[in-house]
Amino acid sequence: MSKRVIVDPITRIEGHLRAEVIVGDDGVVQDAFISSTLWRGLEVIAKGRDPRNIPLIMQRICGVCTYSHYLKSTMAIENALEIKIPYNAELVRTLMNAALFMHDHPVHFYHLHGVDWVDIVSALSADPRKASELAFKYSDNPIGTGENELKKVQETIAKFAKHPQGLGPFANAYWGHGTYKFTPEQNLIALSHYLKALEMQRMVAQMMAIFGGKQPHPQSLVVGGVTCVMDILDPARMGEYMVKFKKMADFIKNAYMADIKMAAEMYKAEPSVVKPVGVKNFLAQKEFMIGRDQYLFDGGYILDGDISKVFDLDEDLITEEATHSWYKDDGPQHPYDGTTVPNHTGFVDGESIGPDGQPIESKLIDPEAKYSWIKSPRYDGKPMEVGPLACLLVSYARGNKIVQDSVNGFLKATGLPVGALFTTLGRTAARALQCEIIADNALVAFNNLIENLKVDQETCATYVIDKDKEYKGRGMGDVPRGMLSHWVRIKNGVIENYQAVVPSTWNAGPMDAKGAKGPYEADLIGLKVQDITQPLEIIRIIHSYDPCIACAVHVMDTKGNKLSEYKVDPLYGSCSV
Ligand code: NFE
Ligand code: MG
Repeated sequence: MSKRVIVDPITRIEGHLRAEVIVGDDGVVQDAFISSTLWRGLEVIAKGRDPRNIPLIMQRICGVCTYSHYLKSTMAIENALEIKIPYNAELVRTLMNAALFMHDHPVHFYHLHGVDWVDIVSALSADPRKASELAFKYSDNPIGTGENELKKVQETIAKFAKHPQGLGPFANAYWGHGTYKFTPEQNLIALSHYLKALEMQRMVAQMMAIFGGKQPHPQSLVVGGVTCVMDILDPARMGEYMVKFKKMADFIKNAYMADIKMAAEMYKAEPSVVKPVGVKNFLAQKEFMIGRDQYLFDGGYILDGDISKVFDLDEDLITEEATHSWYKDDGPQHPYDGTTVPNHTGFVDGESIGPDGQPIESKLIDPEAKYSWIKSPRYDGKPMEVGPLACLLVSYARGNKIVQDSVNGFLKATGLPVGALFTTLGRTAARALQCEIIADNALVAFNNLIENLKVDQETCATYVIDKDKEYKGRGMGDVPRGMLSHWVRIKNGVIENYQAVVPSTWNAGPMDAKGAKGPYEADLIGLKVQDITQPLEIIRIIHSYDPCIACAVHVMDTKGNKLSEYKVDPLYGSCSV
């Protein structure tokens, strides 16, 4: 008899996400449902406000890709008002974007997704000397893998293990699970990089703050350009950016990429990560302007996994629908006319499998009803995967030389066939390759900025908002989790309508009216789970998308009740409930 298995909350993601699957006696997932259980409503907040303030509000959609929303919201207003921003501003925005990607992808791989690949407990039994030698197999200049460094890593984790609260950040995981494939030495190498990545992410956050003023939620973008004039004219600030960039680029190459190659070698026969993706349509938008009309990544889409054909995007064909989402107005809407009217109907009573494998009473998703705060975006009526894998596939299909060399080089080094790209392993590798391409090329924008400043110091365009005119515009691009678009209508000088169609919405959305599944749900179907009380395979697939549910749903309980009260001590800035 089939059983309902609920994974809720899925941790090591941003936001609130639930996976509910129906598993047969053979352990194979027969059906899958993804639900976001928290609504935010930022698009509603935008209405009636001054367009110049909107980007600062919209960046609060998320605390992870805060810059993504800030940038695309600013671009949407600029597009509506037909503002052409100065070249210097474009280039500074690219440098901030590089800081975002070089922060976001390594943090995802090590601190969110890494424990799906790396068995921390196994690392304790590794031989540090052997591990130190092994690191040279994956990089000529390995980082954090000297014998003594690795011994210290083991001591640190062993101390955690003796702590009364168990393994601290590594507690309550599925250590020893049969689908972990690294040897103890490989686990130790990756664990050392996990700890190192904590330091690196702090440094790369500072890199964003050089031009952004702070991170998260940088402050230096305005409609028309940027305000960080003093920073780009100060050689010391520019030099600081470059030094930090190069250190991070080194980590990306010699730790992150090295570990991805190690994962490709060890996991290439693990069925749960080389199972073909469920949605084979991929959508991306051009991104990363490094020089005049020069972008690192291309836009377009491919269908049915066929990279021999690539199509141009027609923005009119983007819709969002709410057949299974907790909103009114079920039918497909173009984002310029999209509505966001909450209509929460909750779950139904039923039975699922508890942590000990026994049935327990539960609230369950009704597949016939609404079951998520995430809408279902569609392109020409079709579900699409977005993200680094889509970005690389579209650029590859466009003949983008940089991307082709990167992908072909990876396939050659790992001995993987092209088909391996269309898997969980491929998705995780594509994120690292995208990050490496940025690390290899974004300083072109830096050099172009230095050159341009010699002849032009313009950083912001002027404009007027005519209260008697109506405007509409959009800001689009590829952010760390995929294609992001913000859509705005302005009337009487204020926001008339605002919609954000976000990467995690494309990937995590529920079924549409035709019953077509989005990428998360489709990927889970057919997955064999070794032990339904330890659903690591499910989590690994979901994590490979780098879910950001704050973004996808864009605070309150559903009855509007106060959840908690905070007192801030002005002397210490501390916070207590
Ligand atoms: Ni909140 Fe985001 C990115 C955006 S999300 S992380 O990248 O936009 O799906
Ligand atoms: Mg939205």
